[in-house]
Amino acid sequence: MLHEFPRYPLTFGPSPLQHLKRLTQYLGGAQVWAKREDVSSGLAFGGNKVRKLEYIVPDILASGADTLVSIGGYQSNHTRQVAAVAAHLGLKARLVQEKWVPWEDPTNDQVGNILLSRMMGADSRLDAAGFDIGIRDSWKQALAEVEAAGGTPYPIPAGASEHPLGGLGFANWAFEVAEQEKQLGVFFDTIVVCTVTGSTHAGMIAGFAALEDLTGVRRRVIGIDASATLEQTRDQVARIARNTAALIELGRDLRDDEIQVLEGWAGDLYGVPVASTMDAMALGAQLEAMITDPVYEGKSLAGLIDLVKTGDIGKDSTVLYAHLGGQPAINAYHSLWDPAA
Ligand code: 5PA
Repeated sequence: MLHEFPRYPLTFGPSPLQHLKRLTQYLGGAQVWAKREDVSSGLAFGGNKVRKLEYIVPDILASGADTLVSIGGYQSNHTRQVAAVAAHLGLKARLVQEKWVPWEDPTNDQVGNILLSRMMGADSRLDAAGFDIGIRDSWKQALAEVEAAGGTPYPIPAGASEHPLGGLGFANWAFEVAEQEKQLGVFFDTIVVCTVTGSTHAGMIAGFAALEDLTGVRRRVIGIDASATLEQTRDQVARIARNTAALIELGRDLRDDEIQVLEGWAGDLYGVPVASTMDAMALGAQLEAMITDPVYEGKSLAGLIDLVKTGDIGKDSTVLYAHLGGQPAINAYHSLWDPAA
């Protein structure tokens, strides 16, 4: 059961819920709320990986490792959060930063997330390889290099998703939502979440399935693909959701309708915003001062807005947007709002 897994606190507590009243008014219903992972930790701006890592840190500490080894793109939020947790624990971080995004801004490998990781003392090294959410040779090589230099590495795959405990943080998120619903007297029939490496969405699927079995109440958990490699992300979400469900002893298989990854807002390339991303980012910022990034959250917000506008999410619905962080990357995307461009 979920509560039997040790959790090392890296957050301030439950992430805050916020009713997005002006966005709701603009859309004319559904009622839109956000759960803000972006403001729920003091570790280098936080985000969804901090919550995943809360369930991985006990294993890190038990392993006796001295160096966390992880991987992501140049502007990876995940590697920044690994660097933050390493600093917090007094460990080292070795980060492989691949060129996941063909975004040719000269600041892309200098500002935002990568700047923060360097500031926190991580050994962050660039690699020319392109986007892939799978297990990479460059990461295995980094692990071997740490070992060869006499260190004890602890492997954390991309987004902590392929880690056996990677889904637990967001399985628990479901129970946290249920608790907050009781306090606030609301019920979220629909959850919208950005998905790329999969364990955020997959954890939620497992957690909400367990909650459904306890309460008999069904809700929709909608993953919005931001990977633009849909099949790989869909497979990874399904696999991690099933593994996490087994881990928390759900005691049944997941139904297909519980695993929904929708396409339509990623554009052609991971990390490159399209018109709907820009519109959603502008709406979030101008109606709510809620800042989203062009890689992840802008795309899932675009999905939410379209699903409400088209009636797929009904006007009488109360929908919860999982805000998973990611704002530091906007620095590398400054040209999107450059008045001279
Ligand atoms: C990320 C991931 P998952 O990878 O768990 O599906 O989460 C998607 C996601 N929102 C959503 C934000 C702000 C994210 O950072 N980021 C990755 C990274 O390297 O930063 C793992 C890809």
